[in-house]
Amino acid sequence: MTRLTTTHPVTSTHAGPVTAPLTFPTGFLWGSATAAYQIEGAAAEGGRTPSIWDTYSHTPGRVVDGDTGDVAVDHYHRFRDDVALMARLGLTSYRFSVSWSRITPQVTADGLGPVNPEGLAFYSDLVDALLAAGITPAVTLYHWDLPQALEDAGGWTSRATAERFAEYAGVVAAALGDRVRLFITLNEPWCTAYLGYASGVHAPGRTEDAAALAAVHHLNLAHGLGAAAIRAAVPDARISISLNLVWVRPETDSPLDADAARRVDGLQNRVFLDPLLRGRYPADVLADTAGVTDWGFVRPGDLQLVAAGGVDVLGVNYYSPTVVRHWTRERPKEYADGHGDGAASPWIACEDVEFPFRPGRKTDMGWGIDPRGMTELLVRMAREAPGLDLLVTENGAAFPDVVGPDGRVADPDRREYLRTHIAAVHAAITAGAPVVGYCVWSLLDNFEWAWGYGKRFGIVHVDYTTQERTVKDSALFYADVIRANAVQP
Ligand code: NCW
Repeated sequence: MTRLTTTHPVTSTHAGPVTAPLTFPTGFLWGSATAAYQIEGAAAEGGRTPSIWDTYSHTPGRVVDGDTGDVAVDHYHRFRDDVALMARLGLTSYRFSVSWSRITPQVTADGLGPVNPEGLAFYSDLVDALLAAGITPAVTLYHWDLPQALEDAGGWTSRATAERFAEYAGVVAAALGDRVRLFITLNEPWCTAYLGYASGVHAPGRTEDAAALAAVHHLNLAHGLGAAAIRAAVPDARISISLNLVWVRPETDSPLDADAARRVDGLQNRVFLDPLLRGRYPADVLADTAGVTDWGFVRPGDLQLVAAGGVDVLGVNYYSPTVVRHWTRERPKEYADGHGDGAASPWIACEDVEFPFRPGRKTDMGWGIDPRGMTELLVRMAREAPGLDLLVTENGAAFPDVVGPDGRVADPDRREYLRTHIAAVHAAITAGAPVVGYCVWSLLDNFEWAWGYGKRFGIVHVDYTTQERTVKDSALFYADVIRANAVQP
């Protein structure tokens, strides 16, 4: 089975102490991740109808510089070249998402409508190209691009959306399940619920706390119903969900700061984990949010169904740590998470919680850098969900990269970010966490949601005028890691 090399100094006769590489288990998956709306473009081709992100990005003032995903990085037309690029880098896995609006363009709250063969064919061809290149596909069914017709009928505040999602998941699984083993139901439901319905900085742009909590529940329900539909279509499928779990730390050990951390942990982590792993909502979250909603949208049996749908591989998306502090009203609130400035907050029932500005290096998103959070989260999940495989479905960093005069993209900050975070994954494995793989976010620079094309997460640079791809230094570094199945500590 798995053999790990842990860090130990090796003495060289020439160059002083050398540190042994951190070797990963045999068969560890090395991937990259993308999402349909962020890369595909071809928004009106192949029978696709609008999603909430088409509507949102075309609404003036919503996205920086009025950017949209209409063309994005044209992956829809260039997917074969992009797969060749992945093969060149030696990726062994690729996580992509399916655009629901391509699969059932006429979906309404009442029914899926006809399945669009052209939509399915695109993803089927992509899967074939990946397999021919020796790359294992992992399919995300929902990465934030809800068909607009479903939003018009209430979106994730409505139970019908969860029911239609399950039917759609079953259709995709039936079409791809002969070649795809791993299906990820939802990406970061925290973002869908709170950024979409509470703070409104993501589509559909609503700012109603009660709606956001209804969305939380219907997303959890969608996972449970979707898992059952996928298992019915593909009995040996492995089911996953990607959660943007947060390593939340109180600024001090005061009881008030500890309580702030408990609240944030509840709404960010446990409100998704507990239904999945324990078939219930955390009592403290229900109590904290009692002034917002009575959770009457939870029907008898829902939570048992979510837990029974289950999860075989927990997807962990980790980017940055979160430090919280009790807010005393003696000073303006600090929002180091970037959700301040008088805008609606995604943090429901957290009026007395603030996110203090922290010293230290940050990515271009303003997100702090601390790989310890990766280790802490993976070890916590191994403890709380024994026996469950863990997969890092996203990790990466945005930096303002440029192609230099020599044609190279030197991105030492991203390279160092990846090195330290991959080493942090190794530390978690050494501590006993069953991590089966790691996906860099992202393969290509792309449409970074409300930030438009201004934030570059790719390990491959994209010139948005010519669509030319240039492998960044970090990608070459990642290719070395994959080849060695090891990283330097
Ligand atoms: S915005 C976001 N991302 C980025 C996005 O490109 C990708 O589609 C997502 O899966 C990169 O990875 C995810 N996540 C939202 C994080 C919320 C940040 C809130 C800060 C709170 C401390």
